Amino acid sequence: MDAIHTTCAYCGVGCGILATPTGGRAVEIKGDPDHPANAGRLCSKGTHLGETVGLEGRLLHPMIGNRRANWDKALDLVAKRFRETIARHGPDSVAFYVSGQLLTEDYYVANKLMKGFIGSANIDTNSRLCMSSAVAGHQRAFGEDVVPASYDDLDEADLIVLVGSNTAWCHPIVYQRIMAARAARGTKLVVIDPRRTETCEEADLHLPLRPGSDVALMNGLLAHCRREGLVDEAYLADHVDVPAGFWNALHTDHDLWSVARTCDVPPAELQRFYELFAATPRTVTLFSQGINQSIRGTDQVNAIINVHLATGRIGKPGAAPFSITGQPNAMGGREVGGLASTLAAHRGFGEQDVADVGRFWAAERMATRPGLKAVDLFRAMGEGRIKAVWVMATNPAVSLPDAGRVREALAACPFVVVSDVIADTDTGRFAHVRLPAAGWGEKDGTVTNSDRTVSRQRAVLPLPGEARPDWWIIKEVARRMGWRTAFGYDRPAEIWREHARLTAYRNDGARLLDLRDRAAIGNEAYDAMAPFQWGGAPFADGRFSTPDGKARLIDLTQRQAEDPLADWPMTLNTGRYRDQWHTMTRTGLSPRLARHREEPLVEIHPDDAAALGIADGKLARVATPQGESLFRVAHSTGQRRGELFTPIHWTDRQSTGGRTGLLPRPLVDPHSGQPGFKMTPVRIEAVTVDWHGFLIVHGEAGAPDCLWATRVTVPGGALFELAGLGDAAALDAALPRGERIEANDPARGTRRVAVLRDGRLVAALFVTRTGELPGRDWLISQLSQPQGLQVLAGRAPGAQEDRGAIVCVCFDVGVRTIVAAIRDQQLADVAAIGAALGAGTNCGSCRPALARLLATEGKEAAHG
Ligand SMILES: Nc1nc2c(c(=O)[nH]1)N[C@H]1C(S)=C(S)[C@@H](COP(=O)(O)OP(=O)(O)OC[C@H]3O[C@@H](n4cnc5c(=O)[nH]c(N)nc54)[C@H](O)[C@@H]3O)O[C@H]1N2
Ligand SMILES: Nc1nc2c(c(=O)[nH]1)N[C@H]1C(S)=C(S)[C@@H](COP(=O)(O)OP(=O)(O)OC[C@H]3O[C@@H](n4cnc5c(=O)[nH]c(N)nc54)[C@H](O)[C@@H]3O)O[C@H]1N2
Ligand code: SF4
Ligand SMILES: [Mo]
Repeated sequence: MDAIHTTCAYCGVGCGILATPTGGRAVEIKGDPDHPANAGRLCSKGTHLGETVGLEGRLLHPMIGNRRANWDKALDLVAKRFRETIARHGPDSVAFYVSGQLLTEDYYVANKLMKGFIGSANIDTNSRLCMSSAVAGHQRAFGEDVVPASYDDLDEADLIVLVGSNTAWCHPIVYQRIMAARAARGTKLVVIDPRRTETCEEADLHLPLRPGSDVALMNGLLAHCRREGLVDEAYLADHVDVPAGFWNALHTDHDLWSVARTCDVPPAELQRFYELFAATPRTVTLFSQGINQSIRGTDQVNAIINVHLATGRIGKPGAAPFSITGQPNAMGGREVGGLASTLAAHRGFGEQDVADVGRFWAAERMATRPGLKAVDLFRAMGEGRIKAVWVMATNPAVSLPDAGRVREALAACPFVVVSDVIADTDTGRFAHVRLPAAGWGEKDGTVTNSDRTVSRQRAVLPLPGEARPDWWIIKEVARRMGWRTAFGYDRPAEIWREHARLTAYRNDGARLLDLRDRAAIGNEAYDAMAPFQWGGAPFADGRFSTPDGKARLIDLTQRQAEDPLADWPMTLNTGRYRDQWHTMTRTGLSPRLARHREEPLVEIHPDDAAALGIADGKLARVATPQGESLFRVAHSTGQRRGELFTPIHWTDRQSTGGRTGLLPRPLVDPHSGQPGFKMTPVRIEAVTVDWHGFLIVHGEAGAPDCLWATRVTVPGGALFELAGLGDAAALDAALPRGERIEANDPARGTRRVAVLRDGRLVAALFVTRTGELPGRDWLISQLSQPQGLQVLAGRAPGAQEDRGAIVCVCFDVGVRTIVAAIRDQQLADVAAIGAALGAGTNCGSCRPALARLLATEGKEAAHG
């Protein structure tokens, strides 16, 4: 069968994929060489997409409570409960909570139903948690939510500044593109991030600033540009509105020394950045969650845009502020108005916009004002004001701040509907009705990536079980609520055409988002639609989407009230791992992706750890006013003192600990409503356990009941890393049935159990009180293999190489193997490692890690 052109399921880079079904549920994945976003490259997550399209864990039938129901029953029930709730309590008593992982067509229908027919704007999206500060910043500065950059700008820039972005892990193909530009034309790279991430590995300069001090840093830069005469006065005069007193306010307190103190970076380093920026007109400043996810996120966005506007570095090749988006269709959602604070087609809630959209939709009941934003929406639910909610393609019981509170709200809500591809999610556990959605590889529609490129996602596999596309599910409910004509869609192409027409409707050039050229395409042309970018090169003519055509500088010099951190001596920063996606419902299915980071770690500076008696590799309790969770400790000199970092991925389904979602406080930015996920007052303390161990099980298995149990997907089954208090004997309850062979050594406090069925290994449990355990790899490879007593040795007869943590997941190369090769073969660069071991030569996601190993090994060689 021919390869199908489609788009990656994960990040906002929006890579093109060639997917070839090879029988059953198997799909061969390759990068699409013709796609403008990736030109054939894929990162580790994209490369291993094929491992996540199986049916394991899928929700395949509508469920009412824990009972399977047919579609008619489930849809009727959803329509009836929403209708009744609205009739009794009004339209604002119901809500949808949707996601940047819906396709544009799904999103359009959901938004139309809520805002045009139910008559409330209580539809918000997880994009609120993701880039709503960028949206608000764009609207304030440009008058429209337009990202004024393209990936091509990265090829043409002379300086790229990455602010609050771990690009090497979160947007790996953009990172590879930056590396290629660097190799080709010597592009300079600066990273501004409190942590030393792998993104910093290749940078010319890393500024590990104090969290939350980005406004000061950018204001200082702007003051520097002004002092050096680098402000583009002509550009400002023609194209930008500058508030009165702007420059005077800026010059107070923004000398180099004051800013260096505020940001806690060495003045000389700060000056290096300022001079480099000043000297380089072709600058792209790329930013993501370190900027957006702050209670000052919108100001932080505008601080960056201010600098670009004032120096005229916008609307020109290689010069732009670039908000890079997280989810595959974060941008599409913005285009159709998925946020409670926007309408559709980049419209707001002004009288004219409401009237236009209402007329276009022939709306029965138009929402006339913004709805509740995510955090407020769930707070309202907790207070009993939202009485029916429909959650689609997001997992708020994990991903919203203060997730414990969110769970209480969901538990108290009289009617909860969840559309998901996975049967058992932390949010799904609260649902009265669960609806099986089509997943990646089965869906059909469009997505828009970070640089406004719209691509088709195409179905590669048949719909499994009774799964249905999200747009179909939503329109079926809408029809059952009584709006049969307005929701008479039979295929995504019809929805696309309506959406495209709406962007053109009464748009006399006031809004850049205008898809009129695509509004009349036929079904076949839609099916064949090649990737295209809307908006071209925005603002190239210096005209912005404001009424007077001018952009706005925003005065950001107001002092912020201090954050009271009293009893909470440290701050918690949260974010992502390279090979996991959000709440792991899909990447968690891939054994290869599990290898990069098998457990949720809390990273802490060794000095802090020493002061608190917290040992590397042991467990610690991380506590905030909202909640607490256990993590395994990793000492890291890449952390600033006083700051902790934990990953967002682990949920109830994988782990008893590592529950980052419970920790952040629900404080939000006043303009955007985006939560400040990157800074939460926190405490950490060591946890002593009596024993630790691991359990390897063939097939599916529940987690053993103990203090620490983290599930890792392995080929053929699962590995649980374990730790606990008291007697470990209770673990036996987690062992499957079969013939048990055991070896106990009470003196050393070790216990080894193997369970065989028909002579083949189905489980192995190793527990120790003294700390020595064999490597897991060999035992995992023995699952379902014939075994004898020797399996209790935990390793193959003869010497067994311990490869250490896996760095390259494509070729399964461990850190020890790499370090040994660097030393023994005197490998000098990443290419040499690739030639020797293969590592880094496929998807390339591990190249920054290889560079780091080379750097540290080189240092050690120099010292030794
Ligand atoms: N592997 C992987 N990739 C992903 C995702 C995933 O789950 N896994 N998710 C996707 C999504 S939805 C998103 S939104 C993106 C997110 O992509 P990123 O924004 O790159 O990822 P994060 O790890 O959330 O945070 C980025 C960095 O912000 C830094 N930071 C924290 N506080 C501050 C601050 O005050 N100032 C500055 N300058 N920096 C700060 C953090 O230390 C962190 O390194 O990733 C996308 N790509
Ligand atoms: N502490 C902290 N919290 C954070 C962040 C942080 O940096 N720190 N980042 C925030 C950000 S930027 C984001 S984007 C969010 C992400 O948080 P979530 O959106 O909650 O995370 P996902 O795991 O991506 O959830 C997507 C869900 O949709 C399901 N799904 C996948 N495809 C489909 C589909 O086609 N249809 C349907 N109906 N369901 C589908 C998946 O199985 C999964 O359950 O987390 C936010 N939370
Ligand atoms: S960078 Fe990786 S995760 Fe993001 S779209 Fe491309 S292949 Fe997918
Ligand atoms: Mo995101």
